Amino acid sequence: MRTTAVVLVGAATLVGGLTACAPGDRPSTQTTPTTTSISMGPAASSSASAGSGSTGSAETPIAFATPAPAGEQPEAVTYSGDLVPVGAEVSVKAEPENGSTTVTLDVTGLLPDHDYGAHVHTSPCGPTGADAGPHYQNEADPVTPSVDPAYANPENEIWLDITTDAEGAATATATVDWEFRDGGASSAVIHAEHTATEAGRAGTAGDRLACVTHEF
Ligand SMILES: [Cu+2]
Repeated sequence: MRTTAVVLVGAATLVGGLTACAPGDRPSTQTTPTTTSISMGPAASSSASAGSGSTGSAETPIAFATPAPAGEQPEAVTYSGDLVPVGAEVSVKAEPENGSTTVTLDVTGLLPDHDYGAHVHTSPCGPTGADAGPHYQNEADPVTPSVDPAYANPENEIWLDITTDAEGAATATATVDWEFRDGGASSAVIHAEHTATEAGRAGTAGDRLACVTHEF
């Protein structure tokens, strides 16, 4: 969009005319083409490099820190420095497309060759692991806690279990055929074990080791 606008402004400048342009969606750019194109240049290039069209993404790795005792929290917090060391990094990305959503979790600096569970949870990270609330579910289980495989499953929730490589890095991707409700999902939590699937334990994955706040 911005790129297009810059091209239009450029064309208008070349023609030197006021009336030549205007087939497009930004007729107001006619007034002061030079100023407009200068001011739009950096914006356009920064949006292009941030870009590739994904919404709600935060691909820059975030280092885990210890949680604050209360109030405002670091974006990524670890509750278990042995298993998710301070300074290990995480990034989370959600890409909605045509009614489905792909979520990617990247971690580095965790224990090597180690199993962790991970899911998208409803609430932002807080001073304790419990603050992230339950798993986000597309179709909410009327029973809480939700341990019924009819609801606690990787089609109705976002499961991002990982096994790290020899360097402690891992990537998990989950694709579901729905999109998040606005404001309904606000974190990803890393757990101590891979996620259970059997009735009565479905969706559980042991202790909450770490959390990254992300508005999906
Ligand atoms: Cu979880």
